[in-house]
Amino acid sequence: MKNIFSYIILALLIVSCSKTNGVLMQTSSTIEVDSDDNKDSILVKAAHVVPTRNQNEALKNEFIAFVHFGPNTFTRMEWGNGMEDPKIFSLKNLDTDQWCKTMKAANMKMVVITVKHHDGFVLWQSRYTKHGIMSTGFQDGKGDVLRELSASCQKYGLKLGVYLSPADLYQIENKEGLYGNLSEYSDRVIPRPVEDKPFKNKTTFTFNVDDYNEYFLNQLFELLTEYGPIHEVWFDGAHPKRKGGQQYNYLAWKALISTLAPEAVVFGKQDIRWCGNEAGATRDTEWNIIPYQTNPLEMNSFSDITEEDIGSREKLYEAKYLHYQQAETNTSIREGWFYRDDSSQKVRNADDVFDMYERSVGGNSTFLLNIPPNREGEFSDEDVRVLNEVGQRINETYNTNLFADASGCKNVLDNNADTFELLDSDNKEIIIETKKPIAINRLIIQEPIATHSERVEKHAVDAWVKNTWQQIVSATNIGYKRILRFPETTSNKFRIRVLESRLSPAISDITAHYYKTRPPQLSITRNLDGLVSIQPKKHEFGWKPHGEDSAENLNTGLEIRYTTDGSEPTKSSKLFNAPFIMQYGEVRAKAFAKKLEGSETSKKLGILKKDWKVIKADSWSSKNKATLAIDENPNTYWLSEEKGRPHYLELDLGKTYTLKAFAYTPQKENGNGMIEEGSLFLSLDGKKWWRNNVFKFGNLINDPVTRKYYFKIPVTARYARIESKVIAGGDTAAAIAELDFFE
Ligand code: FUL
Repeated sequence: MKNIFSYIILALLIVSCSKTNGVLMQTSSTIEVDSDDNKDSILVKAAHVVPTRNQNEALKNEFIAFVHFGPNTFTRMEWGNGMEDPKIFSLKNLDTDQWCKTMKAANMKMVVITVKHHDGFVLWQSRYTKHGIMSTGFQDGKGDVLRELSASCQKYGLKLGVYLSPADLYQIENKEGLYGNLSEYSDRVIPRPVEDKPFKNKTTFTFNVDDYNEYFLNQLFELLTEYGPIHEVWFDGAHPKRKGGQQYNYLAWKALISTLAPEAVVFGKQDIRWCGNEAGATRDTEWNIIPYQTNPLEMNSFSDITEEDIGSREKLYEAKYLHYQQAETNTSIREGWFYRDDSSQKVRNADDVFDMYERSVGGNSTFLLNIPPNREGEFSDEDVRVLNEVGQRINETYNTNLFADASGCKNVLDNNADTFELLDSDNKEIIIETKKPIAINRLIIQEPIATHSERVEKHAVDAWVKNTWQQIVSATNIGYKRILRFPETTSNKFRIRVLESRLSPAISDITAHYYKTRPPQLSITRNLDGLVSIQPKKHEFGWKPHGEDSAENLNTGLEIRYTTDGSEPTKSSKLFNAPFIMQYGEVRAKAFAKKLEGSETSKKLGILKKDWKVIKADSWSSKNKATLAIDENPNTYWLSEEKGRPHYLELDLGKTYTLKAFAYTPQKENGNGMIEEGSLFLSLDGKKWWRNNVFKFGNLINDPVTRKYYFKIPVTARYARIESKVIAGGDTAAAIAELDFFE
């Protein structure tokens, strides 16, 4: 777009766009913005940024699995330290068929496994380290988790991806470690030959790199040539520790990946970005055309994109490059990425997972759900039950298209992503009529992103009810897929209106569905006086509720039943009709309606805090008083001042208890003050203290959920003092949203 003539040609093309197929210039996954581009021409360019073939295929996977497995599975830690004895990984059995069968039933299309997490332990038979499965007793040191998973993937028709952590604590901590060892950069041949262990694949590369990058490239070579086709390489950005100014030569890694795994997308780099949280939260508007200041195809490192507005027009106007980069919405089915136990580690229920599925897949992203195998090498029963239920709901809801016999616009009703309806200024709507009235509460709309990018910025849907159009739902962008959720509506005529767009938008598919509303998910709360309430859960996530009140939709007959003796709630358990007093123990509850039952919610109650007192705290900031750490409200928190160390809080629990564990809930307002490491002191009289335990909670900033610490043996005490040692992210003030103790 270098001169005035280009603008004139562009203007003519826009005017005649409806006569063309809406494509005005060469499409590409990255388009440079020129210095003489203006707002209009930038939008034209944005409307021609399309996914690469691999990105498009990755979007079509929609729902994929994550597997976190390694020494942490056995130590119950979220982050290891790299100094673990490999024998700690004392795996006896492994059933990757069971993993894949479960994933398949859930409708997942790929699995990404942590072949190396931050601790540096490898799950495959690498030639380049002994810190891994080869030094464990698993199959006499001959076992290979990746090999077994790859075979199961073939058997069940799943794609395979590998998570290879750039952070490597083993290579940092051990004497001969390569990470940050200040080695010289020189030309290295990849793979480095190893005696008696030749590679079948004879490709070689020469890269100018240091020791750690060579190690990393050698391992990538093994992973990408010896385990069948790899469809995703996942590079995590987290670093529990760094050393020696170690840099990563990503451009060399990329050259190797694109040669050896031509079908793979790379996470954390140019192809796929992190969604910005680990809780499964989604943006209302998830743009995949992302503005960059330098060419993403030449970048060595990528920053996290965490803000809410990532690709509005205003953002694009500031860009030097417009780049297609989709997000993976990631979270774990359990509290934490690694398996800890089946008794205290909560598992998300099917409502929660199905809700995330609809928001993420139906919000222009891919849903990446982690299921951590247990120490028996299999997925625990509860996780399997939830995934089966989710798969069943997906099939039941989305395998039936209620527009199957509808008429109106052939190109959007033919279920073919290659055909589309081009909308322009004379035609901004699509009307669909069904033979008979249908009841629906979900609509799927898709744009032909591979040829026309994502162009819709705002749209709405109406239904013809009582002889007039009534708007039933509206939303912003569409992109790969938008799932619209709205209260049940019955009609035989629906209208889709595009309200704002970049250039002439195209729609490739519209389908209609009915989700059979289940009794609602519940939430259990207790106030300071010990009164327990059970109510339909308000979604914690930052998504816009879709106007559906599932409790109300079910009208009459909704009952909440609960137990306090540890047994599973059934239709004949106690009916919840008013708050009840409970000192401690476990409440398990379920909602029942007509023939349907909701998913179970349970809560282990800590010691009642009614008689607790704060004795002292080293400091607090004006609105964040110390008492807020024990007010049973996780949304308020104690925040110390920045100066002075250690920060501490001293409590009187009111009487002597035999304590088994404590729980720390970090504040979620911002990433500040999260206590990553600290000590817990206990006392019988508030004078003589003994240090009960030193605790360490990894990954708090990205995953700020309640962390529980179990004491090695139960301890009798009345006074407790929690002291901070390390605050996550190098912060200086400490914060506590809630502290709990368990008998
Ligand atoms: C994070 C890591 O630190 C976690 O342990 C986990 O692997 C998650 C997916 O990414 O950054």
